Amino acid sequence: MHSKKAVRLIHTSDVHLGDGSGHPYAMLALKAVVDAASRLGGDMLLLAGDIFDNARVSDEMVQDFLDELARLDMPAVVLPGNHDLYGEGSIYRRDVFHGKPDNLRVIEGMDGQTISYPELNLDVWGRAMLSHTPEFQPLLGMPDRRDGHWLVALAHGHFHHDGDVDQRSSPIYPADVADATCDYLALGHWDRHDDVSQGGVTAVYSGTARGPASSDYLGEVTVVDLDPVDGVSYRQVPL
Ligand SMILES: [Mn+2]
Repeated sequence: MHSKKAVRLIHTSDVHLGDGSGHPYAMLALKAVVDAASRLGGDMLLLAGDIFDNARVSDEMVQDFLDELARLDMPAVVLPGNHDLYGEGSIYRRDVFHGKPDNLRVIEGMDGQTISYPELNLDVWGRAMLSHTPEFQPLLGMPDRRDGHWLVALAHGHFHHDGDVDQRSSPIYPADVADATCDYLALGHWDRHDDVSQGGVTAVYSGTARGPASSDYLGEVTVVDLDPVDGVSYRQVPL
């Protein structure tokens, strides 16, 4: 019989490495996230998509990313987003990625994939995005939570607030969140923080680690505490 442990997650998304014109400070922001993850006592770093801006980024920039992640003293999980899809020609399939540090895992399963961390009694689930379409359902196929384990899900997509009428790609509806089996849903796609929790499921857009475009401000990260007694809570921390 397992019993849950207290786990602290550091959640970021939408760093957009390689978008030199709009976000020249993306790599600086990534470094700040890595530094903050350790300083804030994180047990795991979650990267919820659009970490890279496009599939044309140089191998050197990918290597810089891998070198940054290798500095972490904790596991990290990255979910491909619509700017860094997991299809043919994906950044995550490049040769340079074969040299990734052991602490870094990529969600690759197009029908969903669970990565288990027995030392944390934690399962991490996500669906790799191959194409950003209205048909793609980021939460489809989320497994049941295992007894005595936390289940954390990553998803990259557009949350439909009540009253939204247009059909968007990679939609996430309120009922999808309310019905989700996870303890925490780490969202990406929007560059602003938002809490879209539904029912008993805490669901948060982290906002980005970058400041506004063309500024040299840094943004924020979401610090999530999974506590066996107090449940799930989070706070936004400026970088
Ligand atoms: Mn996106």
